[in-house]
Amino acid sequence: MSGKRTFTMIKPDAVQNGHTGAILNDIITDGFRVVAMKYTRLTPEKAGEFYAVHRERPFYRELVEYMSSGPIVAAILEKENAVESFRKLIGATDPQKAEEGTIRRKYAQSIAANAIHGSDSDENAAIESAFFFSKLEIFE
Ligand code: IDP
Ligand code: MG
Repeated sequence: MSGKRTFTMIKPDAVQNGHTGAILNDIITDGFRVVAMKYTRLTPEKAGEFYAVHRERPFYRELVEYMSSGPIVAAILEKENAVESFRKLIGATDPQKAEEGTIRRKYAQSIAANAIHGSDSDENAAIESAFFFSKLEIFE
């Protein structure tokens, strides 16, 4: 059975460009409920840890530098079939390939600075949520 929760970050480019409010509105309008939220910034060390699965990829250094370049909004979201539903809402990794109306199509700059993160599995949603939030910071 698929889970009810996913994890997201509004990435530095989208925060910097003033899209935080519009993106949160898109998320909530699509039926997600925010159960945890934090305005924060990743150190390069923390960004490297978060994206450790990509450490062999050619873009890893660029990704870590970019993700620690400014504030982000981290959140845990709740909806039926949350992971898959949210990946659909954000669109493809490359905003030029993302469908019309998706968050990345509307707000992303490039394949690296692509506005938003969404967990790719229930397992990773749980791991990524715990990376940012303690149990006391997650509400029902
Ligand atoms: P996803 O965020 O759609 O799941 P992943 O393949 O998991 O995409 O990549 C993680 C993040 O790494 C992307 O969201 C993007 O910020 C960055 N990234 C992915 N592919 C490239 C690339 O080819 N060049 C630069 N950055 C990339
Ligand atoms: Mg991914």
